[in-house]
Amino acid sequence: MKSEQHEISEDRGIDDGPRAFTEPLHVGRPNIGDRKTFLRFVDEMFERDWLTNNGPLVLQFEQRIAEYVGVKHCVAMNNGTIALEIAIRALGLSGEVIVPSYTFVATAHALHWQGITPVFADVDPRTHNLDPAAVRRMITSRTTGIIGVHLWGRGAPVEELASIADEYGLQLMFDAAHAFGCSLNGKMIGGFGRAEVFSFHATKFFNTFEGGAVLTDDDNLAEKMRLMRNFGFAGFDNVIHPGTNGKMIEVCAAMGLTNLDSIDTVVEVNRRNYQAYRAALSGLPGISLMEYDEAERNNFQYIVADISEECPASRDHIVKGLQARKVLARKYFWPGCHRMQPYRDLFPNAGLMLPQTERIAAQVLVLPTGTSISVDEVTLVVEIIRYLVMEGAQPAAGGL
Ligand code: T4K
Repeated sequence: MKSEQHEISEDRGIDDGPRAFTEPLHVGRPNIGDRKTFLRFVDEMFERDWLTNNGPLVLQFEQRIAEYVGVKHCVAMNNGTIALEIAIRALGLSGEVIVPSYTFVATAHALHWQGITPVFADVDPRTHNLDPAAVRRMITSRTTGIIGVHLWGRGAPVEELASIADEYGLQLMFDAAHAFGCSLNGKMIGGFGRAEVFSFHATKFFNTFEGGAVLTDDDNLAEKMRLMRNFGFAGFDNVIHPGTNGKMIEVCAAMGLTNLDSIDTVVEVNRRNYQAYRAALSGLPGISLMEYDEAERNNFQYIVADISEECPASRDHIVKGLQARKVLARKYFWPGCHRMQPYRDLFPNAGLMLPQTERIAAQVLVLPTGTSISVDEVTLVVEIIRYLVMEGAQPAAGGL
């Protein structure tokens, strides 16, 4: 596993503040396991001349993921978005489906793409996950399901959502794109609701280049999704179901099998960086770091800071100042799906029902972590933040 050490520029260049990094620090730099192991898998793949279509590496990958999560079926796909679309279709969702607006836009697009209306419910300001009371308010006669998102890898309120789903006869599934390797109440995420969807995109702490999977304990649902991801084929020339091409390819499974071996190391580095950020940011006015419940399993892949109104510098000022020094901090998931197209035009007043979403989207700052970031770099990133905040506290602050 590669660990980069970014250099700090000698040239301050921007103003009198801390120096800039010479190379960008990214949120979402890939964590890549042992290259020799990966190349061995790829060599074997070439020997077999079998590149895709349920190859042996994909089968092995599915088995290992299912075992890791403790769920009966893992149906591997080519990315998390297609996995969401297939799960949504396999569950027969239609009409309206309730989702958070405070999520990556793929959650909403996977519905809209299939002619289903995403109805945005507000989130709990403490957890950034769906607020069950807000979900209740959005139910209509057209509602067929709820998609909870375990944002930042922290479990959504699965019990409350399940009881709402039962009460109204709705399907419940989860977008678990952030939550591979995480638990809720001691149970691994991946096993809640009718189905859960993971993303293994390059920017996720565990990646297969591109990739995703649906996990479920339901035999029939798994069988249906296996057909759907392969054009509905049940053997040569025998199409028995509508379908698309959602197959994971062998080289992606090779990457997944390789990276599974180093997953604990990656989590350890993420945890170390999280604790370093925590210590360095403490005491800065109006800045709080989102907490992970130490009683649960966490992947610590997102460093999420809340820049409240008490902070002398605004979130956007801090992002600009960091980016000017090559720290490519992000405003995930600003401005909220309801303010992105096509939803902004379709539901121009959605924001009225989403006060927490709007506030959180305006305040969240996501900072770089992962195996390419060292503790010294965390310290310097926070030094820049401290400078920007304290500069904001001066009566005649100028520059970035
Ligand atoms: N549901 C949720 C809740 C999700 O968060 C996501 C994906 C999905 C569903 C859909 O799953 P997929 O269909 O993607 O499997 C990124 C990812 O593209 C996206 O996968 C992810 N969520 C989302 C949270 O983040 P961006 O727009 O931030 O990506 P981008 O291209 O700006 O990359 C981030 C940084 O990483 C950049 O500074 C560059 C760096 N990077 C990126 C890649 C791809 C690298 O250094 N190397 C790389 O190979 O969306």
